[in-house]
Amino acid sequence: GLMATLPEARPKSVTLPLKSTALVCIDFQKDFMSEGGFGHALGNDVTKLSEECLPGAQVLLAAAREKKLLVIHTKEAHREDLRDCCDMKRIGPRCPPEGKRIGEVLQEGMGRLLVDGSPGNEIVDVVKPVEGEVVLCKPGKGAFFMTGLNQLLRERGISHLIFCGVTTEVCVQVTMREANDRGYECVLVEDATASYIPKFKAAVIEMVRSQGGIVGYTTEKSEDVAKAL
Ligand code: TIU
Repeated sequence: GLMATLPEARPKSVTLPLKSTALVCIDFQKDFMSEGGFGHALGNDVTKLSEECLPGAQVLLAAAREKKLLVIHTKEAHREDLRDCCDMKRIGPRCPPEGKRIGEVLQEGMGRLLVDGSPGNEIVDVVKPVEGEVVLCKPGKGAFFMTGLNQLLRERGISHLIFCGVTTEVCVQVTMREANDRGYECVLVEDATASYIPKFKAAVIEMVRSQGGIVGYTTEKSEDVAKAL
């Protein structure tokens, strides 16, 4: 059909117009999901993210591809010369110690942390982009900061965004908030997003759907979204 209704969404049911809906996959990169990446360098246990969100994300991607939705993959990725990485983010007082910083090599085979073109900066295989999908490098947490995302969505007539990705409370949440401010209706799919810190994922879900849906909708299961599309 032309519309997909998600009766299970919270705080209420939502209807997505398929022609103007895009799937946004946030930062499913080895830098966040694999040992030796940036998430690991920050001191996180990265081993649990994949099983929590990748099966759901695969279901969403398959459905979006079948229904020919616009699919956007973001990557937190800096230029090789790090011109787009401010000192605060790279060497500031809250940054990891030397050897674990952006642009440095933590583990052989992963390349430079959070640098575009490094093996560790690539999207994990099971949700990797295919021909025709948009891959958007971003220097910040939010996908609208210093990117052409808003213009791209406007040119393609997109009004509704389905979100999945990592991590829920950092890049996913800020991007949803940025999108909400720009007038896009947003739906966060709970089983296709994950955090290193489970209570933060739970808190984001609660925050999004509180106050009547202050920054959008949440829906629990990727399978429900796939069936509705
Ligand atoms: N640290 C953390 O949870 N996340 C990030 O640094 N980036 C993203 O969420 N992609």
